[in-house]
Amino acid sequence: MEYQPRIMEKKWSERWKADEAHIVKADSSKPKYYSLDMFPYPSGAGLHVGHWRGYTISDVWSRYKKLQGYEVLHPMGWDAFGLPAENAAIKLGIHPAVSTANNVANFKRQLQEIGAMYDWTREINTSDPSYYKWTQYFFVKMFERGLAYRKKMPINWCPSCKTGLANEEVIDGTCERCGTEVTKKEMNQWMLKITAYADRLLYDLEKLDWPDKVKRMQTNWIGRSEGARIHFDVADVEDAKIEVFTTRPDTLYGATYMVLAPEHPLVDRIVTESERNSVEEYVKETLKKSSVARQVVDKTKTGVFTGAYAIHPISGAKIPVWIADYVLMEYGTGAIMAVPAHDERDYEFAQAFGLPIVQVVAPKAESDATGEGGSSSSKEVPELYVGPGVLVNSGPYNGLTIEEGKQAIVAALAEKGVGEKTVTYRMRDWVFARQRYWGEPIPIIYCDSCGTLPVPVEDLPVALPDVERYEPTGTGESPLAAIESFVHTTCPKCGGPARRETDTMPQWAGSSWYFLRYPDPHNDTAPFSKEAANEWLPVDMYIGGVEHAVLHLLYSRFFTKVIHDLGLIDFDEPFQHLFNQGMLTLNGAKMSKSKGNVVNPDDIIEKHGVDALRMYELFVGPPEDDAEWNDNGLEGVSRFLGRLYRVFQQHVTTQAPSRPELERLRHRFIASLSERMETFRLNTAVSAFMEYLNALTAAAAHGGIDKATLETLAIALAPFAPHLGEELWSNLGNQKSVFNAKWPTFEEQWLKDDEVEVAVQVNGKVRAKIVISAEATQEDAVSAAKDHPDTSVWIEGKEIMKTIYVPGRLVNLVVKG
Ligand code: ANZ
Ligand code: ZN
Repeated sequence: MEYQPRIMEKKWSERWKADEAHIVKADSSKPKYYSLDMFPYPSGAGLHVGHWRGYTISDVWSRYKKLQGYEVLHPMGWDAFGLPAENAAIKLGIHPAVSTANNVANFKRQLQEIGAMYDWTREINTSDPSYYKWTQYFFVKMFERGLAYRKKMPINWCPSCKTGLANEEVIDGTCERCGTEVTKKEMNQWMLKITAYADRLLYDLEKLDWPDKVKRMQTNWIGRSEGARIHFDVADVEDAKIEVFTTRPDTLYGATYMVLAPEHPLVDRIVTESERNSVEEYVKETLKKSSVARQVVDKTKTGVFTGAYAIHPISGAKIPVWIADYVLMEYGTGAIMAVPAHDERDYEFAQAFGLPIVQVVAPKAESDATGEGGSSSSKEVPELYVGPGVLVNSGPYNGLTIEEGKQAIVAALAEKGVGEKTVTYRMRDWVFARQRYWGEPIPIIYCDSCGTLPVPVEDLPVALPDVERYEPTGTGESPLAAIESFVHTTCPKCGGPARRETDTMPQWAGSSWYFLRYPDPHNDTAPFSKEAANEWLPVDMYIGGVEHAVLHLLYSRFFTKVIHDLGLIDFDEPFQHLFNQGMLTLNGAKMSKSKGNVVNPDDIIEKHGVDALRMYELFVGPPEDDAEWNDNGLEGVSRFLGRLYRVFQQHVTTQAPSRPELERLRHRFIASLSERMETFRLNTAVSAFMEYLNALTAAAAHGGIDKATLETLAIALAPFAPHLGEELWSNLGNQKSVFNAKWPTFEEQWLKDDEVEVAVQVNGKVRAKIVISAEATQEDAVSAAKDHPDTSVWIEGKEIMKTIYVPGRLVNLVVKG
C-alpha cells in the first residue's frame, strides 16, 4: 500500500495517450470553455518550477471545468521566432530552425510530464510556414486597408545587436537584450497604425474581467489626453507657426516662453545667426539620447535660446523660443507653451535659466482673500502651484475655474482661428519591422514601375530562405538582403523584375493572433474558419505572467479588432478573463537560469512525482502573489498525498455504510472546496483537502469510510493530482476515466449546525430533554440543561457537586442538599 507515484503516474499518462483522452471534440453538445496559457518562447534553458506555476494553475482550472461538464479547449504551442534563437545561432553556428526544434522537443517533453490535458493535435509553432503564411496574410490585409505603411523615421538603434528596437525593448535607455546604450538611426520602417484603434483599445477595457492593474497599465500606455492645439506666430519670420499641444489652455496667460523639441523642423528656420552654433551643438547632443532618458523627471534641465520670439495669440506679447530635450518630438506637436508657475518641468527650467514666472491660477481661498490679483504680486518668485483653483492675471478670464477657463479660452482661440480642441495619445504606431533573420518575411514587393505591392495571397507564404550567415549586416539591412535569390523576384502586376522587402516582422507578430488558430489549427485555405473561431472565442480564461500586461495583450487586442473589422470573426476582444500568476522565488530572488537558482522539475518529479509537484505549486501561496519555493513545503505535500492514498486504500475494500457524521463532513468539504475554487483561492483549496483528511481519519477510527466519501475524494482530487485521482477512481471499480464523472455537489442542509436531543439527569434521574447544537461545548450544554424549567425545580437551592456531559447524548447534574 505504499504510495509509489512514479509507477502510477506513468501508467495513467500512457492510458490517457492510448485513449486520446485530451483530444477535444469540437462537435460535442457540451458548453464550450477555452482555457489558454500564454504560450512559451522555447528557449534553450528549458522550463523550471517557476514556469510551471502558471501551467499548473491553468491545468487544474481546465480539469475542474471539464468535471463541471464543459468541453474544454486547452491547447499549447510555441512562440518560436525571435532574437534569442538567432543570437544563439550567431554564437554557436546552429541554425535557428534546428535549435528551435530541439528546444521545442524538450519543452514538450517537460510539459507532457506535468500531466496537463493539452490537446497536442492542435500544437502551433509560429515559425512553421503553414502558420506564418497567415501572419503574412494579415499583414497584407492591413496593408490593403492602409493600416500597414512605410515611414522614414528615427528608430531606436542598438549598436551592439545592430538592430532596430521597439520602444518597449529599450529599458532605461539601454537595449533590453544586451544592455548597450541605445542610439537613434533614420530608417524606412514598416509600421502598423495601432493608433487608429486607440479609443477602442481604451474604452473596450471596460468590457473585460481583467486585473485592475493590467487595465491601468494599458490605459497609461495608450495615454489619452484631452487638450487643445494653439498656434503661435513667430516674430520676424514669415509663415512660421509654432503649434503647441497643451492640456492646460486655461494657463495661456502664464505662458512666458516656448520650447521646441531640438529636432523640431522649425528650429532651423527660426534660429538667429548669433545663436546658430550653440543650437546646432545642442541638437547634436540630444540626438544621442533615448527618449526614455529624456523623460526622467528630476534630471537637470538643459536647453538653449534660439534667438527667436513667438507672439502671444491673445496679449500679443513677445515670448522667447527655446529648445530643450525635455520636449519630445514624438509627443503632441513636439512644441510647448511653457507655463512655469503651474508645470513642474517648466518651473525648474525657468528657474535654471532666469525666465519669468507668472501665476495665473490661485487656490480659491487665496483669490477670495486678495480680491482679484492672486498673491503673485506680493512675492518675488511665485511658488509652483498645480492644484485646483480659479484664474488670476488672465484679463477677462479672471475668476473662472480651471474648467471654465479651458472652455472659454479655447472658444476665443477657435474664433480667431488660432486654436482648437484636440485629443492626443501617448501610444505611437507600432514599428513592425526588424532588420534580422529569424522572423516572418514581410510580404511586400517593390517594382520600379508599379511601386510597393503586397505579395498576392495565393503566393504566400514568402518562405524564410536558408542563409549561411545570420549576423546583422551592420548597415541596418537584414541578412536577407544579401541573398540574391530571395531579393530578386518578379512584379505580381507587370511581371517585370522587382525586389522583395528584406525586413522581417517583430517578435510579437505571431503571438498577436495564435489564440485564433487553435480552434482550427490545420486549416490551409484560411487562417481559421469563422465558425470555429466564433464557437470557441473569446478565450474564457487566459493565464500568464504580468510582464505581458501591455505589449502582447495590447497587440493581441489590436489584431483581434482588425480581424473583426475584416469580417472574419464576430467578437472584438480576444480574452474575456485574464489571470496573472505570481512569480516563484528562491531565497527571495526570481528563479532564472542566468542567476543559477532554478529548481529543476525533472529532479523533483523523479523523487516526489508530478502530482505532489502540482499540488505544491498551488499550495505555495495565493496564486496571484509571488511566493517562495521551499523544499520542506513540497515534502509536506508529498507526505500528505501518501497519507491520503493509504487512508483511501485501507477503506476501499471494506466500504462502511454511510452515516450522518460522514455525510456532514463530506458536504461541508465539497462546499468549502467549491467556494475556494470559484474564488480562485487555489492554495486554500489544497488546505481544504488536508483539513478534510484529518477529520475523516478521526471519523474512520470508529466506523470506517463509506463509498460516497471515497468517490468524492477521488473526483475532487482529480483536477489537482490527476494521476492519483484516476488511480483512486479505478480502485473503486470504475472502468472509465474519472474525468467522465461530475464535480460533486453539496446539499445546503448539511451545512447547518446539527441539532441533537440531549437527556438531562439530576442525580441519575432523567428530568428533561433539551435540543442543542451538536457542536455545543460542555459549558453551553450544562447551562442549557440548568435553564430548563423541568430541571430547575430539582436543583434550586442546592449545590451542584459535579457535571457530566456525554456529547450529543446526556447531561448529568450531581447535586447535594
Ligand atoms: C501648458 C501647460 C500648463 C501644460 C500647465 C501643463 C501644465 P499629458 O497630460 O501627458 O498629455 N507637453 C506637450 N507636448 C509635449 C512634448 N512633446 N514633450 C514634453 N511635454 C509636452 O501632458 C500634456 C502637457 O505636457 C502639455 O500641457 C504640455 O505642457 C506638455 F500648467 O502645456 B502643458
Ligand atoms: Zn511592376
